[in-house]
Formats: sequence, C-alpha cells, structure tokens
Amino acid sequence: VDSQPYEGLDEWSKTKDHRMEWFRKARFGMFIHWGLYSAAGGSWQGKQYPQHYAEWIQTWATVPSKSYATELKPKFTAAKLNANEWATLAKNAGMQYVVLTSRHHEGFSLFNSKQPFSVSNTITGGTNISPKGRDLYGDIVQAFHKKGLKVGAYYSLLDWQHPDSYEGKQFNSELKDHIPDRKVYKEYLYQQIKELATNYGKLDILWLDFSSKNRQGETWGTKRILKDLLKWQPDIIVNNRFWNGLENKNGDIGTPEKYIPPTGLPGMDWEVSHTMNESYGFSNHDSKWKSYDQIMRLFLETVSKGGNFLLNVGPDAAGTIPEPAVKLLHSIGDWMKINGESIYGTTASPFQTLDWGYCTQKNDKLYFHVFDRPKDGQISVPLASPLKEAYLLQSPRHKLSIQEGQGTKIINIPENKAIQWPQVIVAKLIGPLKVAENAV
Ligand code: FUL
Repeated sequence: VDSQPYEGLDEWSKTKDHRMEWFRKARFGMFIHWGLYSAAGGSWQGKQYPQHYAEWIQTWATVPSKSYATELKPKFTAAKLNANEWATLAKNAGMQYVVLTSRHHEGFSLFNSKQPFSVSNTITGGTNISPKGRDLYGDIVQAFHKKGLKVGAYYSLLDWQHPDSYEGKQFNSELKDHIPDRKVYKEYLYQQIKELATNYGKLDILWLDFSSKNRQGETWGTKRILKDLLKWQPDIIVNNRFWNGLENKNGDIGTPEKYIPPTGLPGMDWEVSHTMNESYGFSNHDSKWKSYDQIMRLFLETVSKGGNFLLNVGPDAAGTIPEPAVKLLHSIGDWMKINGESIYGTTASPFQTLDWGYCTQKNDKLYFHVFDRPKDGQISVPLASPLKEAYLLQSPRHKLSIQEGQGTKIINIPENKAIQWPQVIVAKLIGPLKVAENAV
C-alpha cells in the first residue's frame, strides 16, 4: 500500500493538482490541540507526567475512561473561549489555514456529533454535546471561515473511549468481557467524518491521525470514506495518516512531526507540524518555550525545503492560548507583514545548504533569509546566472552591491537594521536560474 497514492480511487489522483493549489501557496498554518486533556494539563492526581504530548495523559497516567466525564469534562469550561480572537491571532501571524482537533485519541468530540460513544454519551448517558451544549468546533470553524482562512479538521482514527475501537478496553474495566465489533467502529468513523464534512460548510483538509503497522487501510474503512468524502467536499485534501508510517507516500500530504526531513519529501507535498514548547496539548508544567529565533529557523528551514509549516497552539481548558504562544505569534506576524512575499507561493531553495541561512524562490526572484550575517557583511551564493539587482525586502529601493566571486555571487548586506529578524534579501535574476556546480 505504501507507495500507491489513491490506488483504485482515480478521482483522487485526477483532481490532486487542483485540490492542492491553495495549499502549495499557503505555506503557513495554525494547529490547535484542544480537548478534555487540556483540562488535565499534563498532570493527574497531583502528579506531573511527561511535558510533551500532554494530550496523551490517559495513557501516561492510565486515566480510567469514566474520569473523563466525571472529572475532566466539568473542568473543561471553555469559559474564556473567544474564537474570533483565535482566528485574528492566526490571521495576523500570517497564517493561511487552521487545523483543529475535532476529536483526539481520548474520544471526546469537540463538535456536535450525533454518534454514540462520545465521552458524554456512554458514560453519563448525556446527549453528546460539548460543554453547555455549545458546539465548540462549529464556533471556532465559523470564526476562521469569517477571517477567510482555510479550515482543516484533525480527526483521530484511534479512540480510547469507544468500546469497539482497538484500544477502548484498556481504560474501561466495564468492558473487560466485551468483544469489540470492528464493524460498529468503522461505521462510527464513517458517520463522524460525514458529520464533519457535511455540517460545517467548507472543509479544506481532513487531517487523520494515525495508522500504524498493524492497522491501516481497511482497518478504518478507508476506501468507503474516501469515495464519499470527495462527493461531500470535492476540493478536500487528506493527509497521509490513513496509511502506515509518518512518511508514507499516500494521501495528498506527508506529515513529518516535530521533524524537518533533511532533503524534504521528494515527489510529495508535505507539511511539518511543530510545537512552540514541547507539547501539542496544553501542559501546566511545560515551560520549554522555543525562542522567536528557534521558531523562525524551523519555519524558514521547512519552507526552504518545500514544506508547509503547521505551528501548534494548545489552549487551556478555559480556552486561553498561553501568553508565550501569543507573543511568539505576534512577533512572527510582525515579520510576515514585511516579508510574507518571501514565503507565500514560493518553492524550495535551489541550493543545498547555505552557511548564513535559507532560501526560497518565486518567478524571477530568490529570497535569502539571513540569520547569521557574516562579519564582513558579505553573503556568498553559489549562483552561476547573472543577477539584475538585489535589495532588502523591507526597503526595495535601497539596492545592494553585487560582486562576482569564484563561481559565486557575493552580495553586500548592510548592518542588521532588520525591523524584525531575520533579514530578507531579494535577488532578481535576469535569465533562467543556474546553480554554480563548482562554487568555492
Ligand atoms: C500524533 C498524536 O498522537 C499526537 O498527540 C499529536 O496529535 C500529533 C500531531 O500527532 O501522532
């Protein structure tokens, strides 16, 4: 299965370039992990569990399923949720799309699912409604739609709550003797995906998570879902996690996680997801925030290798995005406002590595992202083709001097007067781009 994208599903292959058009230009999106795990915040009964993957608290601390309804759900108040603020934050950061956890592995649907076996239904006998009857997923999606952002639903193929899933039994002693009926589980997945694809307007990405060695393809009823999905949402994109392995070549996009493949993913569209601290879900003891510089390096390295960058936020149970994350997003936004041109619609760098930073390209322009300005102020680019001009993206009228090096072009860059680091140099080509083979 692993190298057969859309085997037997011709419509998916035929429409791929059309469906991928916006995604290839967008380059930058927001990931949101929000669910009942946010109320645990990476701790259980006074004990702190790993600071990464706090959304996995159920497995770290073997939290019984019923505690989700009795302890976590009441704490998951969403009392401060302002979906419009989230959407504004993403938009001002220069993000073009959002991927929101509609249901994570824990089995709690953030959307108004009519399916049985969500946390509230099986355990409390409730009506399967998000806190206070509010359709949190719907509210958030609507806010992002209003801001003109594309919307993706993260949807977990695993469900630690559902009695007929592959993992459900381990957290629920009442299910000790229950024999899981996989048909029921497949139907549940199908119906929930149908709800996401038909009840909330346009769905731009279905971000599934995840197949493993023993569970893939027909484990989930993949073909049936994909066939109908394209009828419900003809422009939709699906990631590769219906199939086994993070770097399998199925689906529309590869999804390396907290990791930038050194040479990208050749022959495939891809998107790196990264966290601003260690964890995707909110953690009350994860203070390992990355610096602005670190995030920008991850972002620009990803884009320079041809990938999209999906940067995560983990709001707390009240719906507040942690302050350090907000600050980072503001700083990124300041940079994007001036330098977004070097991101949107660009393709991968033609050069392998550059000592001083990264590169992207678009039409007749190369964009150099200079992180480490050489002391003499000269950056060397292994470029054989002539340049028309070079300038700082933040002040296009100020042309920079260009010298011929040995098989290279040397551009003299001014002192760091970047309004927001890193500096971006635009180099305009005269003819077709030619990389210097033997540059020294
Ligand atoms: C993983 C999940 O298990 C994590 O909790 C997280 O959602 C990440 C993006 O994908 O595979």
